Amino acid sequence: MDSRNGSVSETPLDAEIESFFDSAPPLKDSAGIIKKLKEFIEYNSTPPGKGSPRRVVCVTSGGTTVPLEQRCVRYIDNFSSGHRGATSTEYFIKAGYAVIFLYRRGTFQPYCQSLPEDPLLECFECSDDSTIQVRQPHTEAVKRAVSDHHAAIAGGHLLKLPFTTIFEYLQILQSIAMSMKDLGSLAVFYLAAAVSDFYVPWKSMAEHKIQSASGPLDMRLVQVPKMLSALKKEWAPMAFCISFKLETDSKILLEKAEMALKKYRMHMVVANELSTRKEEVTVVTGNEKILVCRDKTQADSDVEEPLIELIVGRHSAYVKDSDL
Ligand code: PAZ
Repeated sequence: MDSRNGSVSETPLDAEIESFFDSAPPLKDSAGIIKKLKEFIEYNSTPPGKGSPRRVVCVTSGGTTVPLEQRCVRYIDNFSSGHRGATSTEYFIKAGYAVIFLYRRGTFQPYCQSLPEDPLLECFECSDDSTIQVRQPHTEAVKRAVSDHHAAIAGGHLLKLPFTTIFEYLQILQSIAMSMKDLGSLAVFYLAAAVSDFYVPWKSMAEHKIQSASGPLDMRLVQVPKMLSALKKEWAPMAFCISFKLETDSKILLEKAEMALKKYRMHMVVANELSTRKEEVTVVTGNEKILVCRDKTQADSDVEEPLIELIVGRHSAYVKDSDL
């Protein structure tokens, strides 16, 4: 019996996964998150009027942290900016998908790419009568960002859920996947987040700030259980699943991507190398390796546009096959 969702599972979560969730600190507002998910999925499954159910994609974005203390002062982090996830979200919505955007707090957000990053306040000025105005040359970019973002939220096509730690990320991902289970083949997972491979189990973590007076720090990190197996086998077995593989050594990249494809039974693995990730990726499937590149003749092009186009095509074929 899987007590978290109250259902009997045929293949019980393996012991490592179970122990990860059992020992994780409780997720804040778990009931609120599950309620938001339920409403979002229900709304997109039976859209107003006679519209057909929307496809729903969970886009994960940004990196997870690994806290070193329960009352966390220090943590291990990684480089991910969330650019891939935020940009892909915009293209999925444009293609007619509803997006659950599971993102690291403080990373890139959909529709904000043309805004100055640092500082955002550069965009605004206060006039004499205390109204806030957008400064030139940012007027058009702010107008477009605000209207596209608000339209996606108001139209019920974008649900944003933030995480910081590896614990929050995996707990929310599990809730999302279980909520999407009944969507069958209409569900997609696009797992672009950079997820920590190692963590300090909550129970063996120091409660208070680690003191330097005790000398060199000797700390044991254990492997984060591979949740992709549980996602594919139990949480949402009919979903179309795309995972990402990042390496800095291009010699091992494709081999590692192929291994992940087979081991976790993904439909696609997007392989990218750190230094060229914004220029090109290779999509690995059961029998192909497809190089997807940014259109270098266009200054503002990105690799996500052709990538999402390819994924939408493959997902459509998958939905059609599943209907037969
Ligand atoms: O977030 P970002 O745009 O800076 O980078 C995207 C990415 C490299 C994190 C993503 O494409 C990716 O490969 N994610 C999985 C990383 C991994 O192998 O854990």
